[in-house]
Order: sequence, then structure tokens, then C-alpha cells
Amino acid sequence: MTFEERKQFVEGEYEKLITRKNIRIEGNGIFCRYKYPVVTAEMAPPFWRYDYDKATNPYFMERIGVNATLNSGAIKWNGKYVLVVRVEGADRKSFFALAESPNGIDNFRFIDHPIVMSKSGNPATNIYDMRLTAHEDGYVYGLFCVERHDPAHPEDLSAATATCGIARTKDLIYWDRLPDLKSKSQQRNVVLHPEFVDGKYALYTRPQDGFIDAGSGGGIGWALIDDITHAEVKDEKIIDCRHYHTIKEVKNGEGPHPIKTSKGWLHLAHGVRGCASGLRYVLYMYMTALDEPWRTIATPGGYLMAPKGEEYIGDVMNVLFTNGWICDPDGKVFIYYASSDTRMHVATSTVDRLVDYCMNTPVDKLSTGESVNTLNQLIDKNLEIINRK
Ligand code: BGC
Ligand code: BMA
Repeated sequence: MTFEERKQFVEGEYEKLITRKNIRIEGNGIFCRYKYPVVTAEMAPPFWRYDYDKATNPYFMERIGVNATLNSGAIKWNGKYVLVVRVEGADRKSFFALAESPNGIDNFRFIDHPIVMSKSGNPATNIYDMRLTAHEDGYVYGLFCVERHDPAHPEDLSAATATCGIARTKDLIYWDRLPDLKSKSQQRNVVLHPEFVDGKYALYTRPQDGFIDAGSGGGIGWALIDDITHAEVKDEKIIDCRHYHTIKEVKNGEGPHPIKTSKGWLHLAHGVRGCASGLRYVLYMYMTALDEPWRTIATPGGYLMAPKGEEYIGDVMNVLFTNGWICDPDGKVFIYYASSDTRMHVATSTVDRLVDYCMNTPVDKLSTGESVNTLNQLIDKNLEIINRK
């Protein structure tokens, strides 16, 4: 193919992909998946990946590869469904870029430039997994993981540290970077609560012993912050604990910030357990009290969503991860999740359904005997209804 032919081919394939209509799949009544992923590496604009100058790129070859589009923050902005996508290049560096859709389920298109995130003191080697919060103080905050090589282990090339980076914006384009969160432990999966609590900013935290190990970290934490421009975790309490032989035995972490409902705050999180093939990441939910967002009031057992079909396959297999959802004024909820650190998907539900799910799904009583009892109660109740006829 000539330069012109290749250019036409690349642009044609891209447009076809971007404008493909998504198809809703009826499921278990709690949520609906969609047939196609909403953002993939192939949806990065050709002008990010190709040099359009015939003199310097006579074969119209790709120059800058995009490896994956994953763990995206989400927000409704000027009537559009906006994702702050974690884009990972072929060089393993992640950055943030905005992709917008008119309907939340397809036609996501990246805006021209990725976000240029300014430095805060110590420069980062990588940044990823932004949680967006339109806070009642009037700013939109982005909290994300900042990864650096661990200076304590210069000889170990894999030794890293995880810190929470904080930036805020009024337009999603220009971001003011604030100092990184100070905390006694390393932190990943930190999320800003949208309202002041006792006049303070409130964070969902995830203390961890090391870069990978949650260790004695215990689970999802809660901390009040005096000054967001010099944020420091002084006191942290665990509000959603890990347990032996559950979907969150090894780690858990808050997803996006919780959705406020008349019945309480709806939380979406990820849980991790170990298995012979590595770590298995699934999504789960819980609810906390309206007036005390740190107090759990509903803890449905098991997972809400686990990998299915092609979702199992990717750079990091057996992973579903979420850090973004959007709740429309009519109560429709768009859950944005990534599969296997490779691509973004959407699932839809409603506030009413998700509250019903949280309130009426049996809790995990932590043993096989209890699980069979719970199952038998439902079977007995159902058989009575069925046999009544
Ligand atoms: C990766 C993250 C991952 C973390 C812990 C980082 O280097 O970029 O995707 O969650 O390591 O495994
Ligand atoms: C984590 C997360 C994600 C990632 C997941 C699986 O620790 O913070 O970045 O999706 O691992 O690799």
C-alpha cells in the first residue's frame, strides 16, 4: 500500500471502531453488560500513533504504540460521559487522557491531547488509576497512584513505592497538582469523598505494607484531612475489612467515590484473592450510612462482577478493576470497568437495583456450612411458592 492508501485504511478502520453501536446484553437483573468494550488501545487517534509527514514517514508506519486503555475515572461533564482513561503506551508508561461519549455506552472519542500532569516535588516514574470527585468545594479532584523506584533498594530494579497524587481542576483540561498525600504507609486506591464531613475533607484510603502487599493494611480505610493543599493522613480507621477465604482475602480497594442515595452511600470496590495462576480481581459492593459514611450498613456477600469470556484475557489475566461510575439524575448508573488491565467496558444498572442488591443479597457468613444454610433457606421458600399452585 502507498502512504495515501495506508493512511486511508488506518483512518477508516479507526472511524468504524469509534462509531460502532454497542449492544446491551440482558443478564442477572442486577446489571447489564454490553457486547463491545467502550475504549480500547485501537481507539487511540491515528494522529497519536502515526507521523503524518510523508517526508519523515514514507511508509505510514506506526511510531508511538498504545498498549492498553484501562482503569478510568468517570464523570458527567457538560452533558457528556467523560472518562479520564489510563492510557498505557508500548513503553509501559501510563498517562491520563479524556475520552467523551454522548450516551455513555459507545462513540467514545479521545480529545486531541493527553493531560499534562505537572510535577509535585519528587517526579514520578508512572501515574495511574485516577478517581474523580466533583467536590462540594467547587473543584473537580483527581486522586491517582504515583509510582517511583524505591530509593531504599537501589540494587532491586523492581522495588517501587506507591503514593497518592492529588490534582484539581475546573475544566478537566488544566490540572493544578497539589502536594502528594502524606501517610505513614504506602497508599494506592485513595478516593476523595464528595462532601465535607465535620467540616473536613474525607478520604477512603488503602494502607499497605509494601508496594504490592496490603499485608497488615486490613482493608479500606477512612481518614479526615484538615487541609487538602497539604493533605496528611493522621488517623485512619478500617471500615471494610478483609477476611480469610473470601473474594477480598488478599487485598481490597475503593473504586470510584460512593453514590449518595436516600438509603445510604452506595460503594463499589475491588477485591483480590490469590490462586495458582496469580491474583484474581473482582468487583463488589457495600453501603454506608448517609450521616456516617464510614459505618457499613449493608455488605452483600461475594462479588458483583467477575471476569467473563474475553474479559479474562489480557496483560494481567483474571482482573476486573473499576475506578469510575456515573449516576444520571434519572437513577441510571453506568459502571466503567477494565478487564485484565487491557480494555474498558461499561455495565448499566440503576440506583434502585443496586440498593436492592446491597440490602437483599445474603451476607458472607464465612464458612461452607453457613453458605449451605443460606442457600437452603431460599430453596425452601421458593419450593413452597412453586408447589402452592
Ligand atoms: C502497575 C499497576 C499495578 C501495580 C501493582 C504497577 O506497576 O502499573 O497496574 O496495579 O504495579 O501490581
Ligand atoms: C492493581 C491496581 C491496578 C491494576 C491491578 C491489576 O494493584 O492498582 O492498577 O488493574 O493491580 O494489575
